[in-house]
Amino acid sequence: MSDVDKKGLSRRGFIGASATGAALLGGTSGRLGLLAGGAVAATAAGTGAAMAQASDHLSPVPGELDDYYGFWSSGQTGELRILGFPSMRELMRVPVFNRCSATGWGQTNESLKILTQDMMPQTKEYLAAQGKKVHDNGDLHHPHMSFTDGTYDGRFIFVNDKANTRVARVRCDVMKCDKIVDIPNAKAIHGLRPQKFPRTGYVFANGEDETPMVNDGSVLDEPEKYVNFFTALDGDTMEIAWQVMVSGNLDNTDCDYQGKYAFSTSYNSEMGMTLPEMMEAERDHAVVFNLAEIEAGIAAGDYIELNGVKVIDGRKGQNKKYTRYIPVPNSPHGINTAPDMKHVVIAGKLSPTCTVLDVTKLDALFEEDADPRSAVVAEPELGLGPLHTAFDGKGFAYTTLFLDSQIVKWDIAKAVEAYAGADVDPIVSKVDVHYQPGHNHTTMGETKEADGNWLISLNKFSKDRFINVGPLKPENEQIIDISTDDMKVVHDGPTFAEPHDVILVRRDIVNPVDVWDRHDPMWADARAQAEIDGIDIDDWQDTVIRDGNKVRVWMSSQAPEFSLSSFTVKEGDEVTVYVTNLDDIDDLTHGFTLGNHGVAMEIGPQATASVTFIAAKPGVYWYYCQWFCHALHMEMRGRMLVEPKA
Ligand code: RUQ
Ligand code: CUA
Repeated sequence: MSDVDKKGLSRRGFIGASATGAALLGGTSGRLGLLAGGAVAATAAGTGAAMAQASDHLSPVPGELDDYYGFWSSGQTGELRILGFPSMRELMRVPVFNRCSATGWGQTNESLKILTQDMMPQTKEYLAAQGKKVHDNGDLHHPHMSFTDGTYDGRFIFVNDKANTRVARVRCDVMKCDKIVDIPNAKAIHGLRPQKFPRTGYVFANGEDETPMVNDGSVLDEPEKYVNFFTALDGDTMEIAWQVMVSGNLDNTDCDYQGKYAFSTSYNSEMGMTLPEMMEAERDHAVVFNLAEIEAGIAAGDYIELNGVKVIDGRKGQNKKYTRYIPVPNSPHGINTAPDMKHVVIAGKLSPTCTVLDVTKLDALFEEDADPRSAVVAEPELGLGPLHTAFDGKGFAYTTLFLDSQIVKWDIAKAVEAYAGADVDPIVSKVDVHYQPGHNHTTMGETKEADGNWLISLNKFSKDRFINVGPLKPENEQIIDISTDDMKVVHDGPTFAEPHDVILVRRDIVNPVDVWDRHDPMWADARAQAEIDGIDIDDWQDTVIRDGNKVRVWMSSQAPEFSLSSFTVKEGDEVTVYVTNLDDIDDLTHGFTLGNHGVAMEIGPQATASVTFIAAKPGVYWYYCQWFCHALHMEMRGRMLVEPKA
């Protein structure tokens, strides 16, 4: 199975670290942790001995690899981050909804194509009205890997954008985004999950904010006419498969391990517009989506077409077989399916409880006159502000308590027994986290291969945990050792806005390449243009082609030189520079930055990248490579000569 040999690695790590760190074993926990490889360890009352034991589980010694890939969201920063886990070393940032100065994401022709090709015409129009081609921001909450047969398969990471209602995909072979899709009809895509079985398959995406069904200004302040949409995309094509119109604001979503149902938490069943209105009802819902019935409904033509999407009506009270609304306490938030492939935990947020569903009872829920709560098998009281739940694969659940600033470990089976009347307490233990945890996650915890090694808590506030950096503070992420019965916080780490969520994936599952394939679809347009221009893009020839006032400059890079040390264009020309990186060595990335033109791009080994700009003013402009590639990296430069208009 895995190449994760936790004890073996950590033992080696500990011995390695202790060679230099022996003198500090009795010292402060922070220093010991740092010597163990950059992880600043801290427990509430860490004696030297306790810390030595905790650090025993933390890698790494320098040069040693992590056991897990951590794929982190970045919230309103809009990118995906990759960290080595458990060392928490940040390895990579993958721009998705943000602009990136280092890679040229949002500026190169290749990235602009991805950012715009699945944009709705309406989006293009209102961006154009603001003189823009693309959105500059995004709000990426939920990264999830594609599944095959109930566990991660290493193909893709799917992510949401709450700010601009989009879903995107990152290819795990090259760790670059290859699809960004506008979701029609829905507003504010929040919860997102890939189908677990038989494979992904569908990517489920929740629309959080309700708007008029046809949102063209003909209906405005008439909230009773507002609706919400649940969207299923096809994870292979990233086309929208169907939508379901629902009542209430969809928050988080997950699905079963059987491939039959998806479910979403839904707050504001009142469809209120103000805070008091939204809080009025004592109960909100978990909405259950019956995938086979929805597919049958689409096939039978029981849909309306809205903005090119087939939309099924699954609103409450329709009583069709597409959806069921399970009453749960007010304003539920997280919804997480346990690796036992049976239980689903819904966090109460405003209620101190979690509601547990049994997926084997969902078929019966869809029978006529079924009790809408018939699939509920437990509702343990856990503490204040439960938001999200993680699992260890051993029957325990770990729920974040936002208001209590704690994580509670509880026994799912005992919670079920207690609900049935037994006198048992499902709570095993609680641990303080600092402070106000939102998401948490366990290693492989959202798959059937949950291994119970580690838990991470993503805390919204750091307050006094770090030296002060001004009014805007970092957040704080804490690693908790759950390999024994009690929970021990073994690492504190600050982080910038705002990693909502993370997944921790065993490293043998993720296998990116070192060097691009020359035939990668990423630069298919450049390849097509090369053909038109009569250039063999693989057997490099430098060429400058003039086509009216459009100029195409073709060149290559090989450390430490661009093949063209200068090229000449005319004032007002629209210039496209294509660079192919002929280096095929691991880690030999070049760049192309054109001075005073706001132009920069990354060109990975064997990649082609291109950028288009207007040569607006006559003069001499230097371009240079901005990725340190060689001892003569500073010398890797050339000139663009812009002649005045005749
Ligand atoms: S949500 S803090 Cu955007 Cu994942 Cu719960
Ligand atoms: Cu090429 Cu720096």
